Amino acid sequence: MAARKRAPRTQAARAKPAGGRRRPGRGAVSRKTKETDIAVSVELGGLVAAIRTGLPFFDHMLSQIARHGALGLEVYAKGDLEVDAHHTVEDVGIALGEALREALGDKAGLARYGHAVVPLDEALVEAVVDLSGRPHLTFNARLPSGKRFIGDYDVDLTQDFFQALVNHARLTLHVDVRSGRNLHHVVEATFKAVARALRAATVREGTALPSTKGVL
Ligand SMILES: [Mn+2]
Repeated sequence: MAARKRAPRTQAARAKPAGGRRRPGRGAVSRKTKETDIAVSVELGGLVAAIRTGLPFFDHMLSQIARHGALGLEVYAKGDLEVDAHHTVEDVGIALGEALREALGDKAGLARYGHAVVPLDEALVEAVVDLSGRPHLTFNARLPSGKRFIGDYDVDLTQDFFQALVNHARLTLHVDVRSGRNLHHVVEATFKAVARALRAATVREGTALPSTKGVL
């Protein structure tokens, strides 16, 4: 895919015009530490998905966020995978959260609430989102016992990813794994349910701010 050959920084910079003026519905974040080097761009209602984190299963999950969240999403991450995947997954969550927060802007006209219950064969996961401005995660995941890894991906990182996303996008998220036997199914249904809930919460319904408080 041609899009994958472009340099990460150029990708993120492209979503943000010179002078730093914000474009409605879009956010872009570049974040570099001693552990990770990450560029993320988000476009509400966008179509492009280009994702490369060095973790194939995580790429597969971020693709679900893009497709089922109706988000144009570019994620390029180079992390210290020789240590393990934790820094990379968590820092992508931070950068995606920051970019999403920028894309949400003042949230005027957005639905604010979103709810989805998504099956993947025997797995069933519920997610509820509120673009509340207040970070909160409730994560009830009864994972199938006896396995923790899908490929190189430690499923423990799923909660760390959503915690980072919630903290930096400043949203409320409740995840309930209702049932499931296959670990891949359970984790994938979790990402899809969160994506569907996000899609519903970020849909444009009008122009009013979805809060009687006057700010979100
Ligand atoms: Mn899958």
